Amino acid sequence: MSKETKFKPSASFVKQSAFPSLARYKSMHRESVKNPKKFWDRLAKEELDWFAEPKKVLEWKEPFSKWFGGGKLNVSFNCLDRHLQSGRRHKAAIIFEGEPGDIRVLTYQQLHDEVCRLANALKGEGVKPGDRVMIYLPMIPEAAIAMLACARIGAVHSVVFGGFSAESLKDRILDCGAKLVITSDGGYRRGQVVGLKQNVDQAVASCPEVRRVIVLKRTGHIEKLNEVDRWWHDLVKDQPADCPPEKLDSEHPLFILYTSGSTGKPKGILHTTGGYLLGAHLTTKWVFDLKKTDLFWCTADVGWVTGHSYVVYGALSNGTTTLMYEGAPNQPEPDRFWSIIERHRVTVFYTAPTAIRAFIRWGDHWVKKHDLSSLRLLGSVGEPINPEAWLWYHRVIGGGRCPIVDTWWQTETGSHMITTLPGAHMMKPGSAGLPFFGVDVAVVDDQGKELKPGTQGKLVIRKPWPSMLRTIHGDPERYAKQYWSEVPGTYFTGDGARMDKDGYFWVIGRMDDVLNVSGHRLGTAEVESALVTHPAVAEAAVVGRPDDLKGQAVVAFVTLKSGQKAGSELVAALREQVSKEIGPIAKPDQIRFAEALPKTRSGKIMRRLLKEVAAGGAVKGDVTTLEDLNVIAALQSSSGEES
Ligand code: 7RM
Repeated sequence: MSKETKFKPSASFVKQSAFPSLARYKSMHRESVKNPKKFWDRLAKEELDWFAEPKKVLEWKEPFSKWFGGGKLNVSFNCLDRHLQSGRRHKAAIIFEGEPGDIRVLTYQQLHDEVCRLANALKGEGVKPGDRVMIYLPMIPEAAIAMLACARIGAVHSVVFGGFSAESLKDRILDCGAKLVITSDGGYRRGQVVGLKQNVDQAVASCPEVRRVIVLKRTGHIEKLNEVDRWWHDLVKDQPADCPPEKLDSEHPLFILYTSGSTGKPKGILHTTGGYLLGAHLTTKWVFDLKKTDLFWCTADVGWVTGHSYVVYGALSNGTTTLMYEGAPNQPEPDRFWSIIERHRVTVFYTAPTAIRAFIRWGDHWVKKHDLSSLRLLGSVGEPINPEAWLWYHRVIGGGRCPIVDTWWQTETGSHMITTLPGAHMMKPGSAGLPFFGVDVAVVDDQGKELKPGTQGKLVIRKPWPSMLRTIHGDPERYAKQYWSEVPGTYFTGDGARMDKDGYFWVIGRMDDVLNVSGHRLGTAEVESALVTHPAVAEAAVVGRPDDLKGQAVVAFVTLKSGQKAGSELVAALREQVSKEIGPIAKPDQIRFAEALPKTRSGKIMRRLLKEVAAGGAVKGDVTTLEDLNVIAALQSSSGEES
């Protein structure tokens, strides 16, 4: 389809929206990047509740920023207490639906009380401001409660997605030096119990610093606890429903969230209090054009940044009602999401392109069974959305009536960076749209020179913004090198993009060795190191292959130690190895055995060639730097074991 197809939000949507005109957006955006300090100072004071007002908006010593110096606040106060006085006290904060069909509603008052009880229990366990707490829970209200309880007492949470393995959990516990882990006996997924507790037991066995594991009872299949374990319900039972929020510096760390990079193990992205909250709050409010009457459903797991910023912090800070669903989209049938939207009258729905492509495959009849007329706005996040999926989403889910916001951002950016504002902007299917306020993005060449519209290059951000990551936990040099050295003076996103003549950004995808599999970030280096831990493997190279459903599929090229035999048994063992080391989401879709890997004279694996081989195409372009040209021929004739 033509890239210039544009969609206009309907007149009735525009009329009720906070930003009803392009002119208004343009002047405000211009002002926000011309004078960011003035812009952010005003909004920080207007939108957040401070115990002490900030004095210094920004202290910038590239690449390190401090926002709202002198300001004191508490994220949980902003997400809870301030609503108790504002008429939202008895409004639903969280509507939860478990996979088995159990429904729970927590009002702001009830959520406040639960958070305070757990916060007091954490204090009772000796947790102090700045201490790290791991959270390894299913998508249940207690995940949000645990995050907010940490925020309340100034503890730094690190949520680990329940789909990650015991090994990954252990690495993260050790890297951030946590002494306490919050988990559950399990959760429900695809009609099965997912045993989170076993993974925690295994991880904690190699983490001597962990002195307490708090276990929430969800599935009820564990009877006996270990010595370090305590039941959540026992610990909170006698705690008061009131816990004064710590008055924290604006730069007090709020959370560490691990994400994959192009090298080594996942890095702990550090976000702090004031700036992060302002970014999450404002983007939720304006990008989703929130109304008092909205029921907001972001389908991301809290183990990802999207769950942090949009299921929990941004939604609750705005006093909106956030919906949490525990399970799989096709349990018991492929219409689970549509039945949830109909049952609860969801108004704003935010999901990922990979999910949308699965829905398309499952068929429109599952959607048609349900009344989705409550929806008024749709969102997409996680990877570029192909125009076909965009059009289907717009027509079949949105009934042609709901604008779509395609939000480009990263774990590192904390909140949306590029998106349409739904009442102000035309939509172009496949383009994320225009920069959010205060965001100065550009497409540049390797020297940092801005490229002409239509030319593809590196996507960079040229000014600090409040919700930016502050550092990589424990590794400020890596932070500086990874993000601020590629293009001098700017933050390099790792993405390639082009801007069109209307200033719309078209994100192509990662330029580095990071894969995007079903909207999940995965480093090729991580998967490779998981593969070489298997005794049969000599060397491994992992690349992405375009995939209609997942965006990218994981293809591994493997050479074996002498005497080892390739075959379907080894394929199964290697996939299992990756699942054990990282988690099921990282399992290679295809493993191909090769005699040798193509390398440059300096010994670097030539991924470009492997990508072409993986995609099934002929190897094109310059191959003169190949050490052994026969290697390519051998690779192309290797059959490959598909699973
Ligand atoms: C929110 C999230 C970040 C990477 C990013 C991109 C890709 C995310 C979009 C997108 C095109 C989008 N955080 N990405 N959103 N690409 N359009 N709307 O996904 O840290 O896990 O991943 O995801 O490549 O760099 S993340």
